[in-house]
Amino acid sequence: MDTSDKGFSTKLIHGGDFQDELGSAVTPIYQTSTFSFKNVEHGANLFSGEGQGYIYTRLGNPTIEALESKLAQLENGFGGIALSSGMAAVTTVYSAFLRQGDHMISSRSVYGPSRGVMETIFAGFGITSSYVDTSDLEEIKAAHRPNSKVLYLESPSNPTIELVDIRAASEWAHKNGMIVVVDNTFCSPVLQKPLDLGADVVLHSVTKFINGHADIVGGALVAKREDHAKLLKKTMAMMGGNMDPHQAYMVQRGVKTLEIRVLRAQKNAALIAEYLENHEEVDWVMYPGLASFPQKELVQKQMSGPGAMMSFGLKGGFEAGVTLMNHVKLALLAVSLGGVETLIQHPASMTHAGLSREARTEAGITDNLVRFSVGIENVEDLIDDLEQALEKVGALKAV
Ligand code: LCS
Repeated sequence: MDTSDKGFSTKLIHGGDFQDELGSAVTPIYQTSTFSFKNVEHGANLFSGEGQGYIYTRLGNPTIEALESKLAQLENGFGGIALSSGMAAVTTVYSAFLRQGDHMISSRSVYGPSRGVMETIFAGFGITSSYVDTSDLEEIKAAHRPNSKVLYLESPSNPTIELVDIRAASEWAHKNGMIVVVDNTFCSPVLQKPLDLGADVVLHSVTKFINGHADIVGGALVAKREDHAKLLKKTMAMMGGNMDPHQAYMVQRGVKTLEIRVLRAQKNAALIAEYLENHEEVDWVMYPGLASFPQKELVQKQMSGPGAMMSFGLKGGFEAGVTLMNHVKLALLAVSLGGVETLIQHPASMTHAGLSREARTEAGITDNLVRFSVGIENVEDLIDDLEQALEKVGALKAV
């Protein structure tokens, strides 16, 4: 259904639904790899692009297209593309917009593998990249070279919760002939719409808030312009990063509750951030909803709420982080984020343990940083869990 003139909640429920002859209330799973043609002429017509229909699931499938259409409507974009993972979305964007000799500007605190794949695989194809503090437009400008083609942003960033002024950065980038891509995973379209702020392409790890139930891995791209949407779709189809029909069905089911999940998790997060900020074992809390948040004017300008992701620093440093991880009982000690269940992780001892301290510091990851993805449990239970684990952290000093 086309819900472009409807409200966001209506788009979530009905946007893009595939209407079949049986009147199914939910888009069915077309779990098929291929579609038969009525005759040779029909096949030729579809292959030429003149006829409407399906050929092969990597190129298009009704279940996947229903999700793609919904995501495009949610992000106010022209075309949506569903992919097998967030990283498939990242590599599809890089492959579509960058060629040998081109340069990309990105954030020093971008999701690690988004930088890693560029600096290994794409660097091998002759593409260069710079990683700067994108919260400062002057740093972005200073990184510009005559061959800069893509500005790749993440706001808020993972896990440092740094924001980029998407409108200002997009205006500058467009004047310099660059394409602007924004990874909107941390906000979801409930809280931020990068295309409305001037970006060209929005990217999601659908694994996170959009699906929201920690049961699939997926990615998505939404382009504002028709030519970009076509180029991205063609690149995805050639490279083979398509989503699977069953995966698309799961996301369709999960995304319907996106708004109520995000708003509820955000409510919990605001209370937890305040609790942490007042805790004697906690040195600092980085949460866009706090009065102490350094970029709070930007939150007001481009986000409709502070979200459910935060990071905080423990006064006791690395050891305190390890102790907290080993004593939480309700929060799951796990990577990923944006699910209904609360997840906690300590990058210095877990995900980033393999990096040198210098490399971690460059990415803004201090030894005491804890990342917290707040879920939709009862907030009192989450605070009780943190309280008992932080008591163990406090006991370290007595030893
Ligand atoms: N972009 C962001 C901001 C992410 O956080 C992730 C994954 C990706 C892209 C890649 O998406 P994927 O291929 O995993 O669907 N973030 C993860 C994290 O913080 N912990 O585990 C994965």
